[in-house]
Amino acid sequence: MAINDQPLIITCAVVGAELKRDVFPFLPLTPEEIAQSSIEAVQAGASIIHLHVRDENGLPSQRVDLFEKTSKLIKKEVDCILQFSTGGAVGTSVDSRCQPLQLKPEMATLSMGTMNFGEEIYENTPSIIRQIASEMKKNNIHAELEIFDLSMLEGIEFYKKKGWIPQKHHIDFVLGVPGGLSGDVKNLVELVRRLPVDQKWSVAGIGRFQLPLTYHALALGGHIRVGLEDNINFHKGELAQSNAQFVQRVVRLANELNRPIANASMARSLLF
Ligand code: KMH
Ligand code: ZN
Repeated sequence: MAINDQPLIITCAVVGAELKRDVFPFLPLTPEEIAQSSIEAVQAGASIIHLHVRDENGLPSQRVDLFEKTSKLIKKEVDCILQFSTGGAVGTSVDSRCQPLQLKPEMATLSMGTMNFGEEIYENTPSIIRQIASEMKKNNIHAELEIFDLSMLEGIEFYKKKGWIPQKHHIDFVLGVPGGLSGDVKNLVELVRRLPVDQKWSVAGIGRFQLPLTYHALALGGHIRVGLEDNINFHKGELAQSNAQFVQRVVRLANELNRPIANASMARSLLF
């Protein structure tokens, strides 16, 4: 199979931690709303749901009960890989970030370095990375390494040599966060060029970078993350209607490029 015929794994990041209803009025916030939006995204073609949850006030939370309720509602309706966020929101303590891992989701994220995140600092010191990675190992959770900058990609070898992160992992390039590497397609090409052969990867383009990076990932044989966490505009100046709308667009583009869409079981056999 040529690399760019590989089944495409679509991840949908349905809510994130930063976005608020005053910016995006239809943002799903309750477990029921987040589950419904996730279910629609899976029905549209997503096989991984990147999950954050919100509390009763709509604020980002790492509470176990909220992750449990939302997960159950999703799993009752569709088969997908649930990927819990361990990033939480900027400033969340490492203990809170690890809390939902006790539910043993199939996947969880592991951000690979500290960075400016807009006006704030997203803290991922080596000790934070080690603690989250060790909780994931304890619970037998497949890691998706979140790479926001080239230095984070270079750091992977060091962490692997020390035995602090699993040898086998998925890589997600998150490009376009103010403070991280931009979503210029040349950056994606360089990041991919540096990967070991056979390393599976996806890209999440923030804001206006989402669509051009989608095109390039399709052509390069990578996988794609879309969703409201990363981008709220379907076109310039036009708010999206839903998470599913983003997934549907990726499916249409993939069809044009002869990339079949991976369902959850195909995604499991490609990744795990
Ligand atoms: N909310 C960001 C500060 C992740 O989910 O792993 C971190 C984030 C990464 O969203
Ligand atoms: Zn996230």
